[in-house]
Amino acid sequence: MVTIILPTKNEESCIGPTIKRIQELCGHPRIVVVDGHSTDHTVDIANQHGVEVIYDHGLGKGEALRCAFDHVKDDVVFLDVDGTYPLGTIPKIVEALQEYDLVIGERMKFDGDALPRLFLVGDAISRGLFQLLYSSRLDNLSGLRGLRWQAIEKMGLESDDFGIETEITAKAVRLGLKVKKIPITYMARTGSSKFRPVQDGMVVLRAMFRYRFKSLS
Ligand SMILES: Nc1nc2c(ncn2[C@@H]2O[C@H](COP(=O)(O)OP(=O)(O)O)[C@@H](O)[C@H]2O)c(=O)[nH]1
Ligand SMILES: [Mg+2]
Repeated sequence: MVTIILPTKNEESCIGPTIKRIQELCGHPRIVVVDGHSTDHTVDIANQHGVEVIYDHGLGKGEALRCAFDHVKDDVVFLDVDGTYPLGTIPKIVEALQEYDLVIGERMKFDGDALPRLFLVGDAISRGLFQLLYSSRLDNLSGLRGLRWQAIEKMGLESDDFGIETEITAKAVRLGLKVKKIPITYMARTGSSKFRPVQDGMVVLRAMFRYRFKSLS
């Protein structure tokens, strides 16, 4: 079985359609919304759709995902609830998890104004640096992924913040896990981003170096 994890912080415009579409595409899988104490109607809408809702402890997306992983103790697919990722890719990720430890929705194309120029430059720098440090061409920032429970256990994840995707990608490479990339197109966001370019850019940079040199036991 694979559980779908949806991290949310004020995503009331996307949560309903996202759940509905995943239910149609995947035949009503277990869906867990991990919410960061949204102040809008995100949680009400999730409840109306009959999915599980749990809460993080207010430390960030990384901590939210780690809470959810620990709660479900299952193979997972997780994604941003902001309309940026093609939901039709989820069944392909679920299938690939039968063979691979980590499946990354690799952002190959960016729709029109999906990302402002500054973010596109930051993204390219991030991928280039990841390749330089880890000798692997992987989208370390993609927020659409599949991850096996066995791999989660091996990784001992610790990021609370937006470093979590980089930590997962880095540890998959360092631990020699089986990684598959599925090409996707990244679309424009609905609602507002919680990623602060400078502050969270530094978080990603720190994670990139930290997990390159940290000893993994
Ligand atoms: N539970 C929880 N979810 C969060 C938190 N911060 C961001 N998210 C969610 O994580 C996903 C990624 O955040 P987003 O703002 O899209 O970041 P971006 O894709 O880098 O712009 C979205 O679905 C957010 O609602 C948080 O602190 N807690
Ligand atoms: Mg996003």
